[in-house]
Amino acid sequence: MQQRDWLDPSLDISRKHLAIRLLPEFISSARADILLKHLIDNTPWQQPRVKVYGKWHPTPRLVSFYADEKLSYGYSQTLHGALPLTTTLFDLKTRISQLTSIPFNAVLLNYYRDGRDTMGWHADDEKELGVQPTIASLSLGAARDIHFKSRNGGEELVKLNLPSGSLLIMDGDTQHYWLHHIPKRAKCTTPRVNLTFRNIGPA
Ligand SMILES: O=C(O)CCC(=O)C(=O)O
Ligand SMILES: [Mn+2]
Repeated sequence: MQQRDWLDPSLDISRKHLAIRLLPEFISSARADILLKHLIDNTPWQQPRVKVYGKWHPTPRLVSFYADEKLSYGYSQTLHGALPLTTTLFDLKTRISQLTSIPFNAVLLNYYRDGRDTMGWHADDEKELGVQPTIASLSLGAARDIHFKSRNGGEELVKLNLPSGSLLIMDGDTQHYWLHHIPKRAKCTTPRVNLTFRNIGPA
């Protein structure tokens, strides 16, 4: 039977224009541990450089990007560097697509080696993700926090902890009105891998 419990209103922690739901145990912690190790050991991790205030820095985490082969052929300009989905990623994508009814066709992997690795404030608002993109974000390993802040400069900071095996679903106007980031955690000494499933259309 199709799992639909993400529609359970108790999982809905939304605010104005912030449409988010957290499924704390989307996969069991035992399975999450196995997946974490498998992905750390078998992913061709990259550390691209990013320009911040005119200076180039290595991205403060490792990344890898996979997409359906059809998509890579069709939109190779957008998906420069996308790898074909592995069986493991394809199976996860299929399960998460069934749950959300979103035909995800790409997944970005982020590898936070320890609490010094981080992701800065941003929104997943690239044109090719569409106007109200649904992003499904699976967390494995060390539980890290995600913070949301309104783009309109409101005071409110929404803070969530993302345990291993949890699935965070962001949709609606979230990317349009809010930014999110993964802050540093000096005390965290263990790794985390996060997978964000996306549906990429033409730019
Ligand atoms: O690591 C996370 O939980 C967030 C990842 C993220 O925001 C992204 O890949 O765009
Ligand atoms: Mn993001």
